[in-house]
Amino acid sequence: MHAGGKYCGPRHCSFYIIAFLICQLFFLVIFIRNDDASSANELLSFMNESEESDHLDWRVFISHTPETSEDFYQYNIHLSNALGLIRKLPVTRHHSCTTRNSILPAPLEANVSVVISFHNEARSMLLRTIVSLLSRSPEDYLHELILVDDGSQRDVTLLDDLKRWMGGVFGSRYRLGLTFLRNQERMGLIWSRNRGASLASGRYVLFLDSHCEVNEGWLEPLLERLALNTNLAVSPLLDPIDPTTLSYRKGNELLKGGFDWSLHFHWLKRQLTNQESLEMPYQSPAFAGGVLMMSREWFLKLGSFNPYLKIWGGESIELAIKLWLCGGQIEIVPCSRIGHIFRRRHAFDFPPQSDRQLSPAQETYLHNSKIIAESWLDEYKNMFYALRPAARRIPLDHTYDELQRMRKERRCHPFEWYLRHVSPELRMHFDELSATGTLRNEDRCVHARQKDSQPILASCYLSDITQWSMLRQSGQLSTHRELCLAVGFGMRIALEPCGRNETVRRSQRWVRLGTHLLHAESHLCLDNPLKDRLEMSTCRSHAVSQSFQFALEMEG
Ligand code: UD2
Ligand code: MN
Repeated sequence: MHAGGKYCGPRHCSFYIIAFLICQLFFLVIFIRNDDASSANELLSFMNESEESDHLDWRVFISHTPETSEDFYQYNIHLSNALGLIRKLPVTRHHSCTTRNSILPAPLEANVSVVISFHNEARSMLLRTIVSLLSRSPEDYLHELILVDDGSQRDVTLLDDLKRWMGGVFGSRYRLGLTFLRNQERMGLIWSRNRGASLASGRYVLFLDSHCEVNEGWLEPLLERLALNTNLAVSPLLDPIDPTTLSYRKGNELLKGGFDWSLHFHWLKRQLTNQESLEMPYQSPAFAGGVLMMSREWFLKLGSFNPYLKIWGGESIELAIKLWLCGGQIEIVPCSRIGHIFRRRHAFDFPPQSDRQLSPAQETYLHNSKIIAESWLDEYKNMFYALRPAARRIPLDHTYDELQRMRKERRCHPFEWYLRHVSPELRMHFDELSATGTLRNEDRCVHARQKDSQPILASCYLSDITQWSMLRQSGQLSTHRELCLAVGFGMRIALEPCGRNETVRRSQRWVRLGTHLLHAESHLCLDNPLKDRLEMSTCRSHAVSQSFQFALEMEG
């Protein structure tokens, strides 16, 4: 061997060997990373091959969709039918998510049962949800799929057809367990998801809506987090799919899940600390909506979704509160992406309820919120009732003994702890207020309709009667729509967007003198002399027309 010649010396040799090994490693990584994609392709080509036989052709399956109005589904059903079973999705997660390898436990210790409850879902949409799941999840980790048809009305053969179709297409190729359930009567998604979870046998349970598309590599980052902490529950980051164009967009990593004192879900902004980057999992006061995954055992120990909640709404907020209070945690994992169609309106009716002042949807949601308030909010439930007075009239037909027992047994924290440690936003909102709720003068309440309009006096029992918040620091009197009561030119009372700076605020600042509301700038008092219209006039200490009471006064 001579130096610089064709043959390698020991140093050169080791260089070639290392280079060779690096290349091998590179191919190995490519191979592993492409494995998912090739199984998706395999699946697709197999499905295309099966077009030969009519009963396995997905186009035939979809063509039996009995209802094709967009109104019915609240999304573009024609486009959905035309899109096919699976499509390429944009990579919406951070590039570092794609290049790093997840450290996963063995499949047997980390397999997942997916529960999907659906009511009146279009065949093509449901199928795309399922096929995206099957083709973009590592096979060994996907244990079973539990589908619950929650009493769909028009397409009564959907479940049977699906069973036949999936049995034919996937039967021999996948070890996946398949369970098909149908509620003869509509039971609502909360009941149905609980039923699915009670039959599941995987280590983890994932709840998914029936109009989702999971994106490449969605499962591994979730499994990796759950393996580190048995009491953790996770949400993927939801990428919005437009209901009209079905275009798939990137979800926002700077948002976390939360709720307000009316127990309505809200996205909350978060700030990255110096140690954090966009793609890192982050803690969240509530889930990113209802798509969540956690240990099945832990879910059952916590009493599942509260079984008294009806039909739709609030179940993931209830689960979030009890998780945090009873020793769990919630994280949103941005490296895991799932697309979801955010519809503009409900695509289904709510069963008729008893209160004629509320729509069935409003009453159902309020009923569920009242259960959450009564179960978990302790003395803070007064805050909820102040903002949602109609909830007082909703009857609840169960006791809280079982839940109280669970709270005691698991040594769950009081709600105060949640405010202190989990949701500073909610606490801040509470600490900021000196009074809140309806603003009453005699038997009428001040009602704000829209920006630039005059507030009016209306029945205190209107379902959407305005809830006011008197802010301690700024003296602003704001509605839940962030409009503030202001006195402008010519002593005219109006609603303006709440100002943040001093000059704007001056016209919006009020001082409370007993039950009087004194406008700081003009030194005049809010008055209702004619019982139907607000005016500003000179303060008179005993004038009933100048006495305004909030539903809830805060202490201190
Ligand atoms: C949001 C959540 C959902 C759930 C719900 C409140 C996301 C992405 N979705 O739903 O998971 O937490 O709020 O409860 O955050 N369904 C039934 N039976 C019914 C009504 C609905 O099975 O009686 C199904 C429906 O087909 C869908 C799922 O439940 O698959 C959620 O309903 P949705 O998609 O209409 O409501 P959405 O997205 O606002
Ligand atoms: Mn949905």
